Amino acid sequence: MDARLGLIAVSGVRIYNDRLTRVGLTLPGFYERAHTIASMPSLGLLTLAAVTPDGFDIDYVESPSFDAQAIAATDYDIVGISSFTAKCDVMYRIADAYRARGTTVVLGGLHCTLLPEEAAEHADAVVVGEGERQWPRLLEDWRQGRLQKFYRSPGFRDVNLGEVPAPRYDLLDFERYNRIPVQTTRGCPLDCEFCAASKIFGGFKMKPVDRVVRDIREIKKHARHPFIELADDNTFVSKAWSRDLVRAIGAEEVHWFTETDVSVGDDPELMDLLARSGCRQVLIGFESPSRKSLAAIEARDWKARRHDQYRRVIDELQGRGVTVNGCFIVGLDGDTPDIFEEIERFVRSTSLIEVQVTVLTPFPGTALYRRLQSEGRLLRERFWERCTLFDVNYVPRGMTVEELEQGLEHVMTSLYSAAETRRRRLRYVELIRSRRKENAA
Ligand code: B12
Repeated sequence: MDARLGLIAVSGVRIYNDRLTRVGLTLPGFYERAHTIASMPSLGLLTLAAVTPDGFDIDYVESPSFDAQAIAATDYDIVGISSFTAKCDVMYRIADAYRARGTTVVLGGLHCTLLPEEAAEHADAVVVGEGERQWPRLLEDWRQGRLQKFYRSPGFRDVNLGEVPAPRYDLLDFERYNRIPVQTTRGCPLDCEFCAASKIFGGFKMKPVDRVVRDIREIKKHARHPFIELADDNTFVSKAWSRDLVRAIGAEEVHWFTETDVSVGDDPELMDLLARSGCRQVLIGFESPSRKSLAAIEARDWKARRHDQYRRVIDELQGRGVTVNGCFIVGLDGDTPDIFEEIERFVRSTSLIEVQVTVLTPFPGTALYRRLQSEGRLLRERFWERCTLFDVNYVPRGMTVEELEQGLEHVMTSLYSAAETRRRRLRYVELIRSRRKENAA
């Protein structure tokens, strides 16, 4: 008989800053994005399902909270659980409950890769790093009764994205999701001090374009007009590959969203292709409108050197009909209380249609965490559940904790208000109209 395998994604986030939670619920711009974010499946687990050997009967489940009854109602022989840092304690509670019932528990994902020893206290085995090659090995060991405590991916070259089968999208109930993730690249060549992903896995790699097309076609078997969110850190690093990718996605007639850096604006052909490919939005980590604040975040000063291109790139993309979601981080070491107004001024003086403002977050295991710890600036010893991007966990350099919290609330209230959201949309429509007129002339 097949072994029963439960793949459990611990989803959702709870913000601890009560005032922000209260205002957030009433802000249209913020609420819409939060709603979109709340409903995406875990690509990591669907990928593991695809490399699971025969002989396992797989269930994919999302669990935003600990639910003792739901756990009691299952009959899994083994579970694999994944979570980001903010929900790791929920993951540990779920793990402990399964272990108490005699179910074998395996933990993996970014947080466990950052803190494997911590995860090991709640698991029979922990996978450190990418899972594609370790997971089948682990399951074989489990079947043979020789499960080890740690399975460590030997390095970023171990997994060739061209060899990984399509994620098991068939395990999903497509009615539940408004976006489906597809991965086209893994990692990022930039070296941002706060990054809790790329630097952890180490490196940057691309999936062959025909494999991306295969994944999208897999999704289309279940949804006629899917909205695809690329689960990449930085998609358009290689411009030649990106042009091929965007042409291929365009031929699939889907709508899609991705994240990248400002260098997308270096390539007019790529931007033209994006506009014709169904790409609805590109999220760009501008991080700050202040050159001074950008100065220390990236080891090679890459973002600071690109600062004067921000406005042009926003206009060029949006003028072509690809909206830009501009992301800003507050609380950087170069920030003083003026930064909040500077962000508002920047947003109002560009055609930017969507904005995301979050607070600098020292995720465990990052260079930022180590530096703030050595400078004695962390507010609490263990604050993982507050790694939400909206809670302050450290003493900022150029202002007090209260000033940072109030400034974040102020900037969110002003930029996500109904009037401001409407104004940004209207300005975007005007931009498109004027570009059409220019092109027709
Ligand atoms: C897509 C994405 C999302 C999606 C989908 C999340 C989901 N349910 O999976 C949405 C938009 C919902 C989202 C939300 C958030 N996200 Co997000 N997101 C990403 C992004 C861009 C890609 C993740 C992904 O799908 N990767 C592709 C898969 C294949 O890789 P993977 O998940 O790492 O899985 C591999 C291994 O880790 C391992 N593995 C994973 N799980 C398991 C489990 C077991 C048992 C085993 C054996 C192995 C294993 O095997 C997999 C194959 O190699 C990452 C950036 C990144 N590079 O990870 C940020 C990232 C994960 N997000 C982040 C954050 C902070 C958030 C939010 C808290 C933001 C917010 N305030 O809203 C929320 C948290 C919501 C939640 N609790 O799920 C941070 C997390 C940092 C951290 N240490 O926690 C990241 C790293 C971004 C960053 N650079 O800071 N996110």
